[in-house]
Amino acid sequence: MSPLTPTEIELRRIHLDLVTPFRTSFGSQTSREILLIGLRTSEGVEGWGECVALIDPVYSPEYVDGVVDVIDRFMAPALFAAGPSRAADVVETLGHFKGHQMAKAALEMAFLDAELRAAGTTFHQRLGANRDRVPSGVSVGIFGTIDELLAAVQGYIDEGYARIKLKIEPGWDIEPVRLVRELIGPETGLQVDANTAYTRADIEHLRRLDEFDLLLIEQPLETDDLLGHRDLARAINTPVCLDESIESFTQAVDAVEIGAAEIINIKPGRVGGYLTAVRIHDMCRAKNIPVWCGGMLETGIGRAANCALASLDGFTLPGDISASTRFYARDIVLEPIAIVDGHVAVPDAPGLGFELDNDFLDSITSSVQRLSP
Ligand code: NPG
Repeated sequence: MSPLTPTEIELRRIHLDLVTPFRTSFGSQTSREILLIGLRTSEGVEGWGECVALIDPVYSPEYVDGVVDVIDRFMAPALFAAGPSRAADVVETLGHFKGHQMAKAALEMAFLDAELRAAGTTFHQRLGANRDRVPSGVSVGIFGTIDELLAAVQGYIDEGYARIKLKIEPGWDIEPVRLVRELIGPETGLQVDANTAYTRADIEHLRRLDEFDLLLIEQPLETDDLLGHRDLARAINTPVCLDESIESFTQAVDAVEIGAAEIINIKPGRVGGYLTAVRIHDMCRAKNIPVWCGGMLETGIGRAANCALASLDGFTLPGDISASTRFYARDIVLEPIAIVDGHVAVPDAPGLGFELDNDFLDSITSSVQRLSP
């Protein structure tokens, strides 16, 4: 890959309504305010990244206004000062800024898209991945009633999704899981995600999930409670999977080492970028830890990149890579991600694998800020 010299970093905020409210243990979302990063270079190349930060710091400490600030004041100046760079240099250039993984990931992503486009290469070629499609899982929120939940799950089964993930929280766990398992039968993959809603005092309660033959329970305890997850993993049969707790390669190594993570949900935004995500994948593969690709309600930009990432061999469980229509009536890319026979196709266009629908994008843009050296 040839290095590229950034001449402009565009911070574009867009607004997209969700087709249906999405409730998790940390809140209900009805729309997304998404930050996109456009990179332009003196070589005449353009690339795009998508930041997965939410508008509020309720999933992780990052939030959109904070990301904009840290990029504007610190990260963009550092990248301009660094001059010609490859995507693989971005982690190091930004390394002296602590944290802000989602901001870093979005910037690296824009470099990655730009350099892959410049080289006429697809992301999955660069990764050396073999699969041309990956199984698609869907994440199902918390509902007001069981009937609504079952109707939603049936709809996703009818669409062909390969596995179901249920959001759970205290008071919405054993019975919903029991009834969904009855509805979908023993063959369809089922897993649950608590988004940190439980404590160590709930270990006996969570053991009751063992009877439903779940693929995994995701992030039941607080982000920083690695030993609690280790104890839970020892106490229950359902494999314990970490999401929020893994914000870096080192944290992934440690969590696996101590037995706190029997499975890892790899979200590139949360760990500081796709290249770090690949390192975590490689480490897990060497240690026989299954991984799967998480989702953050991405548009077609992030979804395309996630499909390519998930085509690596170590992604042995279906990811949260659903069709664009799961969340959005209209995506910002010309070819929205679609589900066929329970799978999504790995993009085969140069770059991360999407083309923007510029007219639609402009119509949902709430602000554009252009940074230059
Ligand atoms: O398919 O994109 C998707 C959504 C998957 O449930 C999903 N994501 O906790 O993993 C999560 C959750 C999430 C979404 C978290 C948005 C934070 C923001």
